[in-house]
Amino acid sequence: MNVLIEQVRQGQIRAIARLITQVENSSTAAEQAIEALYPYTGKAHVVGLTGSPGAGKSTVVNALVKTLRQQNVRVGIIAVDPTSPFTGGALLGDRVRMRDLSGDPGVYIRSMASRGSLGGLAKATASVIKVLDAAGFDYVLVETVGAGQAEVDIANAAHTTVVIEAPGMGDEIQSIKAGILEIADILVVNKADRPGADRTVRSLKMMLHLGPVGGTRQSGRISSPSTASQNGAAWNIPVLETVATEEKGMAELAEMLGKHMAHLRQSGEWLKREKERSWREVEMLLQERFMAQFQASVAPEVRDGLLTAVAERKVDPFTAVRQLLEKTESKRKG
Ligand SMILES: Nc1nc2c(ncn2[C@@H]2O[C@H](COP(=O)(O)OP(=O)(O)OP(=O)(O)O)[C@@H](O)[C@H]2O)c(=O)[nH]1
Ligand SMILES: [Mg+2]
Repeated sequence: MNVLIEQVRQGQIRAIARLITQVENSSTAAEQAIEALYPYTGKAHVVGLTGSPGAGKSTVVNALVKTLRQQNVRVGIIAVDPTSPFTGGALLGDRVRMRDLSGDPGVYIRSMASRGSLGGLAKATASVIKVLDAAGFDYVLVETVGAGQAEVDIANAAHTTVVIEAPGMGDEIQSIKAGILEIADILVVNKADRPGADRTVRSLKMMLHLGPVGGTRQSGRISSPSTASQNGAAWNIPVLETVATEEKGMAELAEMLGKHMAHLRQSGEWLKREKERSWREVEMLLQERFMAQFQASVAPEVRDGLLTAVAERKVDPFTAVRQLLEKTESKRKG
């Protein structure tokens, strides 16, 4: 394990791939790896890219990475696919769209398909981000399809969240889920070569201004304009236009990522986000441990009996919890 960790820290691609596979497949391996690597993390700029299916996320990532590589930074990419765990169709497509990047030693691409719950995927993604961070990648880009909880999880894991939309997906206001604007630090209207791009840009800008904060947001979350300007931490969410297939608008997007990073650092937002993220992570692990402890100490038939009693209105849920906790306690005490 130690040799592998050392190789990962040196940025050896094969070691990185091997460790990620171990981390994905075993929670014990993940725990050991993260323990060893954690002191070396915290340097990468983690960028989440999300948006409607087919908006051009993978194409944007591909073009953006080429631009970033000209600045000589190393980029790790995680393509998260929560929708098609079996077909692998999207993943294959990603490989095709990102094939320009293969063979570049400064780029590492990893596809992750969901196994089990979204919570599991979020946890696995968080671990893989740490591995890439410790391996010295300057940027870690995480692509996810905008689908409810998954995108919120990614926004939570990222320093900067880029929401990518495309014109011509029906009524713009309808197609853009309200939630997506709440997590965006940067909005991108891709496929600006398509008719209707101007309209999409206009309606996005309008939505930003109609929102409760007049287009000014702190840490990608809604806050009142007064508090945002009071501490000088205002960030005006930009709306950028790109044509990813022609690599247009990528320099601007790369620059905006840098500006957002600078904003996070100068405003103290960086540390604030890191603290919030750390707390969520520790909380999630605590919940897991408590549940595991509980499940280990109460026999399934006891749990089942109690739950049936609750369903049959013989015991109320509060009493059931109290009884279960008492059993867990007494088991722990010996
Ligand atoms: N005209 C035009 N087509 C684009 C542009 N960017 C991407 N496309 C095309 O749009 C299609 C979808 O692109 P992807 O990059 O796979 O989109 P995605 O958002 O990653 O898709 P999923 O991961 O499946 O949700 C592909 O056929 C791309 O070639 C663009 O700027 N203009
Ligand atoms: Mg994609």
